[in-house]
Amino acid sequence: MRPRSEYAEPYRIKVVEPIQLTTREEREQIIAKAGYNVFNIPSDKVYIDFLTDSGTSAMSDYQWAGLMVGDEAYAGSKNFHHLKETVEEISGFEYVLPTHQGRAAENILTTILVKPGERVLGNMHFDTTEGHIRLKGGEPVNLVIKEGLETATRHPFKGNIDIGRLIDEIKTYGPERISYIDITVTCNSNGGQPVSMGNIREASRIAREHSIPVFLDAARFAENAYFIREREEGYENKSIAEIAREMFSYADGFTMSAKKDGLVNIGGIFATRDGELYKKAGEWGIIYEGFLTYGGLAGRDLEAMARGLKEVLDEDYLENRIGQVAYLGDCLLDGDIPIIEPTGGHGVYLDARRFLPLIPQSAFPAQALVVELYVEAGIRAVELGTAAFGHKDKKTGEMVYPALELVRLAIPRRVYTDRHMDMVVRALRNIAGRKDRIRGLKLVYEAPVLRHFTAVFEQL
Ligand code: P71
Repeated sequence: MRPRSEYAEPYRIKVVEPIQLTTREEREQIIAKAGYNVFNIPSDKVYIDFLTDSGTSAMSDYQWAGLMVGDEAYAGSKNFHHLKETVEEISGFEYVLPTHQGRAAENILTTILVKPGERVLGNMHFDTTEGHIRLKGGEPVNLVIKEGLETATRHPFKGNIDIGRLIDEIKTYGPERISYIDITVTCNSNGGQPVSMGNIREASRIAREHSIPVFLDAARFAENAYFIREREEGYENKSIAEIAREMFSYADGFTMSAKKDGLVNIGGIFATRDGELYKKAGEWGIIYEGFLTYGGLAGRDLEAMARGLKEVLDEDYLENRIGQVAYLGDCLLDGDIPIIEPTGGHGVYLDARRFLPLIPQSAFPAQALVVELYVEAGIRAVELGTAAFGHKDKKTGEMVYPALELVRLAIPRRVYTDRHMDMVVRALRNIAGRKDRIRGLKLVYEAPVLRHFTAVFEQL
């Protein structure tokens, strides 16, 4: 990475959206009223919103201009053709089906490929993919390398599939019981960690030997390509576009939430090189999403997506984007704030167990830190710990706690400046200074599934 001193945003700001910092007293009332759950806070009461990097990007002037040339024809919109040509140029896949967002593309893919009792192998399936695989009676299997699950181990490609375990799975269950292999780039579930080209190539070679299809979950494909250029031998002088094209060359198709590296606020894609598969996908797409050339989106959305997919390959943009994430991570490390290392592509993950060692897991340390961040400076982060993943054992009724208590600071693309990052660092340093006085939480309401979205807490 270039030294920090040479680095500034490769854009200037033409339109601004005012945000307002509330007072600490107001925030204390707001968070109490929200049941200590930041999903219940109105977004205009949030100063810096790190809930997700999904659908929260700032579009460029060129994308906004594209909205005005939206062709809203039900069939054959010119914007669809622009999107199709763009996807083909970037990925090499000829058959393109727009969808309203990423999970819709996953729904179509799993509907056509997964039969009850089959397994879908991957590095780490994202939650929505896992949900769709299970809904079709399949079993999602995560085969990420062991370093990928260790918070303090530095490894350049913590999103890699463990090739030995991949081979074992195929041997144990037989290729006919494996629906497909899904490689998530970057790997969201362990911190936006990249997958190396060598790993994608090898997984694909093994899959092809056994006639198992390979798909990429390409939500953050450009960020993954950037890491390959920075970290993998032989790629230092290749363009991001060339690297992306090679990544896709090892797959039969991809699903994508364009709300990330598509730089749009809504949209998704299913694409493949297989005409037969596309035909089947289209049949389901029409029922679930809409006609083949709009897939649940307006023509203008398709145009913004086509333009965003090209912009995201810009090297200066990516350097700035990944550089900003790394900057936040480095500043936090300087202040002895424990985070997952190295930082990934789309955010920084705080290790709440190391940050708040006095709060036991039964008192939700990561959620307590989320609450403190909001009260301290109006920053909204998301809990990935006991609230999200803790559950009662079905037989014994005992609580089963997750291995990690994380707080994700997901950074929207092209939205916040480094001064916002500095403020986040100051807030976390202030919290660290009074961490012995931070209270844990007690759960007073939980839904039977995905409880963290609607949970209600009280402070202990
Ligand atoms: C993120 C999201 C958005 C999200 C989704 C569900 C619950 C909470 C937050 C979405 C992804 C993703 C990957 C790798 C597919 C989807 C679904 N991520 N694959 O990280 O990261 O895409 O939201 O467009 O349906 O906050 P979709």
